Amino acid sequence: MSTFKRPLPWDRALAVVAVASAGGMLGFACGGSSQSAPPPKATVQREGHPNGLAIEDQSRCDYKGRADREVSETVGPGSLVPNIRRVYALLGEGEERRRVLICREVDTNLDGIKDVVRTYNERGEALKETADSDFDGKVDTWVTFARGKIVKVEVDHTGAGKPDETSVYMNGKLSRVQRDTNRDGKPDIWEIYDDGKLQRQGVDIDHDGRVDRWDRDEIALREINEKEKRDEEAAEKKAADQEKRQKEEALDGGVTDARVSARRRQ
Ligand SMILES: [Ca+2]
Ligand SMILES: [Ca+2]
Ligand SMILES: [Ca+2]
Repeated sequence: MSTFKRPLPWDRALAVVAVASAGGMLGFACGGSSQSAPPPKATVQREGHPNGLAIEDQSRCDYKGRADREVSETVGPGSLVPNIRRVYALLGEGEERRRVLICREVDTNLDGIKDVVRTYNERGEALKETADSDFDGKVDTWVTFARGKIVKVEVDHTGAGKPDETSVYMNGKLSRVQRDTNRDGKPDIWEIYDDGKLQRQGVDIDHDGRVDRWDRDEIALREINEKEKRDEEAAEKKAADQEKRQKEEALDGGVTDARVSARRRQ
């Protein structure tokens, strides 16, 4: 683990750039993503910067110029340079002094720009997460937590800079979704979930803010299809179980005899 105090030597960072340019080595996948990494912009930015950190990685953790913060930079899976930053608050005095993680940000696509940032309270529970999931430099996903559990996810699908879809969670399970499909800033599709399963969907067709149609039929159809699929799977499993049992019974013949003779011996 490399830290702020023991950074990646910047000459190694340069070597990384050289290797990458020569062999196209930076085209590795990141965290299972099939997206190939863009040119090594961040490593180029490191040039002339002795502490090994990118000059500007668009950090959204609050630590710069603060004496009550400690920063750790680590190298995540698939990365050759530090792409995960943890910011700790230094709390208490003397022997009571401790450090608490309050912010963590990651460059997930390894382009040198941090694209996911999560904040925590002093008890270590997640508070908020924001993400630029399409890496266009603009935040498009906002996640809110309560007592460390996810309660709301807001997504901007259109690049408007504000969410057009809001998902609400209860006890960690999806409960409601509302979407603004015509981009007028007002929701026109509502989905109600029970135990994480879609129950009904309401549509505001004339965009007056009120539901005109509850699509129960569509949901009923989906449920029928799901049930058919489940029944099919159950039948397949039953057939497989029966086959297995028959095989076991054939093998079991000898075992049963052995048990009987054991009992007779008692
Ligand atoms: Ca990034
Ligand atoms: Ca974005
Ligand atoms: Ca709308």
